[in-house]
Amino acid sequence: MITALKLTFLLLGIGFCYRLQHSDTNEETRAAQPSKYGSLWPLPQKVQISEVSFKLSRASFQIIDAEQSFADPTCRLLQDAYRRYYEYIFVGAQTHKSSSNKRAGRAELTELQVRITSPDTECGGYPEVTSDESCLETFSQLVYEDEYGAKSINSTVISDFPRFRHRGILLDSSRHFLPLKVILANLETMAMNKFNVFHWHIVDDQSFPYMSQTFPQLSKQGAYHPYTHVYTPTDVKIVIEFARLRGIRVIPEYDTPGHTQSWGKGQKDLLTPCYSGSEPSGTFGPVNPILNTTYDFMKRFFTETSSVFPDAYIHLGGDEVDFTCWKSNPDIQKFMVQQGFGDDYKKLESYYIQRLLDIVTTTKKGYMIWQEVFDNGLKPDTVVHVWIGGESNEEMGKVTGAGYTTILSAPWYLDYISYAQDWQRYYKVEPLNFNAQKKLVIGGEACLWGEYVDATNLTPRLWPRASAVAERLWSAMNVTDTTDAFNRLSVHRCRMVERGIPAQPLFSSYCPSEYK
Ligand code: CP6
Repeated sequence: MITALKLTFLLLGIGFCYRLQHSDTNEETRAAQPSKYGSLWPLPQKVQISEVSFKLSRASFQIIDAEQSFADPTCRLLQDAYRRYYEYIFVGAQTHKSSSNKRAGRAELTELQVRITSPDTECGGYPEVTSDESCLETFSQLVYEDEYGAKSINSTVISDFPRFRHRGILLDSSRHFLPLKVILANLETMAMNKFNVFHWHIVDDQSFPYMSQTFPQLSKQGAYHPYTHVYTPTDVKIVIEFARLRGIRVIPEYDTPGHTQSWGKGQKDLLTPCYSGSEPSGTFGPVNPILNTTYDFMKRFFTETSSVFPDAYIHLGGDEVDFTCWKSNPDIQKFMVQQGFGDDYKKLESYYIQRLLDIVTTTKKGYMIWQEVFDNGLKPDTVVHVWIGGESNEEMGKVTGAGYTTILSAPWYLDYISYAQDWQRYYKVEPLNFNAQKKLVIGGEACLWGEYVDATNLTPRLWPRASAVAERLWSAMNVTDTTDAFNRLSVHRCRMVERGIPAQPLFSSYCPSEYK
């Protein structure tokens, strides 16, 4: 007999995530699970997986809006997610297997009902830092294949919500151009790991692939190739929409004044001419902070980006400014005297940053900046991004002590690689392990800087190493058992592979799907 089960699934309710309710069945099945938490990753706040299992079949299972749901039935965000997760639930499923008949008496789960619990959930809106989190991924992670190859799920009660609300990945499309499909594949994988911020380090010294409508010459001159290695306005829209459908915010970074060599190729007088003695040397340094034309340019440029990127925040960089070129330039020296800055080029840097922040404020965006910038007069809602200081972090104390919202990246530079299981090092970081105002730490980001990474190696280098950061930012503080993490992460990694993501192995092992 087939029992139709009602599964109430609170997609946008923080707290109680869902409950698989079952009617009485006399057949109980023990599932072979390496961890008592199955292959859930990141681990929810509370999980109870019972031993009662049900089968799912491609032909009869469906994901639908619950009757009491506030969802608009035409909501594309939900309908797309239902379709995507239906496919993930049955990924690699055997269409026919005579042996599965042996357990034909087992009850079948035929419906997953998704209930939107808030009447003012906007289907067409963009995710925000306060957005609620989706649990479809969690449901799909509960589905496993039993020993006969039949898709199965156990009766389970889960309560789930993230520990930190900013959980990001930084990708760098300047050192190497990243084709659109690589970016999209990683957004997809971010959703599998419940990351919710794509920090797009879109341009830098080496190339300027962002095609600006106001200043098209920036990418024409500054990209590695003016047509193939650029993100057109349509490409950018595709990235933003693909991310939106997965609950991911897109925060672009335009890192000035120190990471802008490629901007100089298409924008005359933007960069400071460096001098060798009394003559210009022909090389250029950071953005020229003493010309009004610089600020006119910034005003027009950031006005454009503020309408292209819908997120409430923009990342303005500000890290690693080298003063050598500024020091060599006689016009800058004169300006220093006029302003009373003496020999303190930090004051000149602050002068530039302050004017830039004032410009960006007029575009109604909040901003994120790297930690070097934080002692400037920042708006109180500024997010300071801590990248220096390794794992025991005094810097976090200083920044939150000054009252700023902070995100942590210092221990999570995934561009550094080494022999052995370095995911464990990322996993063992405790983001609140410093003397500071803990409520100001809103999360962190794993950074994959692009010097040694392009389309050929990005995805396996990032996954599953970034998954360790995902669990640290999502799960409860006391989820620190690396043996249990290894057991779940090994299966999670195989699941990513099965879903078409070439995630690298953790250690000597095999994935069951390799035999199919
Ligand atoms: N590019 C930019 C980088 C880095 C930063 N900004 C960086 C610096 C040191 C290390 C790794 C990356 N490549 N624009 C610093 C935030 Cl170790």
